[in-house]
Amino acid sequence: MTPRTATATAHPNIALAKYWGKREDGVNQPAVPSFSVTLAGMTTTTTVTFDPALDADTFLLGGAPATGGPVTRVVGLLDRVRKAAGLEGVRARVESANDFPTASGLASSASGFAALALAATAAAGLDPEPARVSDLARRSSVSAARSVFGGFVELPIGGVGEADLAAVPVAPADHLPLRVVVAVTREGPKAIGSTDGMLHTVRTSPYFAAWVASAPALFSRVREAVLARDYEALGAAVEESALAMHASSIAARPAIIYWIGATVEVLEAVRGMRARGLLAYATIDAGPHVKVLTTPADEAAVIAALGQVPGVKRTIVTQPGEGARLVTPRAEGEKRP
Ligand code: 2P0
Repeated sequence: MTPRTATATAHPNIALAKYWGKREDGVNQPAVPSFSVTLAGMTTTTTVTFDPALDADTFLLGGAPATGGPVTRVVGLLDRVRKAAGLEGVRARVESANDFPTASGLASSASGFAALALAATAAAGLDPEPARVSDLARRSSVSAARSVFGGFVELPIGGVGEADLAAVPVAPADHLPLRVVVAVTREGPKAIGSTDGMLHTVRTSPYFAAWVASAPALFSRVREAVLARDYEALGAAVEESALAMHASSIAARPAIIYWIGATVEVLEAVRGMRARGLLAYATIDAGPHVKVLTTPADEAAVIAALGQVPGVKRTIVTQPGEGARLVTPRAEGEKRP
């Protein structure tokens, strides 16, 4: 065979109703349903080439060869694709780049595995049907299942004993003109990654069971509020979901505390913004940054207020965006613009 190649792009997403914790009985199956919005602007672009001339899989991230855990996860996805396509024994070259800093607090694993799943599926000659790509991405990183789709997306929990699970698009990006302002509170990588942090929470937190019991109702409230375009109901449920998730990891033994002082300062400032009549609600992922949900009308006031909060290094504004897509290859001999 001649080398087969495909390139895909994907964006990060932010969970409005959080996923935290895997099921013990599943293949990377979430313990709770989650609901997200895929973001515009920041993009991961990934090219996969299956090439019989290669001796080993190679993975270039931002132009530099990756090693260790990230490579193992990438090879795991490639192996699943090779098995489905009958390409066992054919090695691949993977080149991936993010146009946003990994320390931005926006998950690069979600956009990374969504783009990789789509590019690998297409390069292998399999049907890049979104549910199949989402299931494939989920097996590598749960939140990546959601970045396959644009706009507002849900990831239910799978049935007992079922291996397959894909995210489902709920509403397009223009359904709700949301703004998400990221308050970056620290530069540099986080101390404990999500995969390890949630595993430790599952194993040691006496509050994990309470989180699993309460998450489905929070998910439903988020989902209904998005469909009803009810900003206040949405914001209240979003904040509750994030704080309940963090309560479960803070109660782990030893505690996992992703927050720093500036995180709490922003939470307090967001409460102050609401008291002044602004639409502003906070959510926090597995790191110290705070993402503030607001409307286009209140965006400027929220950015200005966050700029006054001690410890906020900078802000990044983002809004709902599109799902993963294949980049059409330039035809042979086609002139560059
Ligand atoms: C989420 N997070 O729903 C939650 C909220 C972080 C906090 O999904 O182990 O990278 O690869 O499935 O998806 C980040 O965890 O973890 C995440 P794995 P993932 O967005």
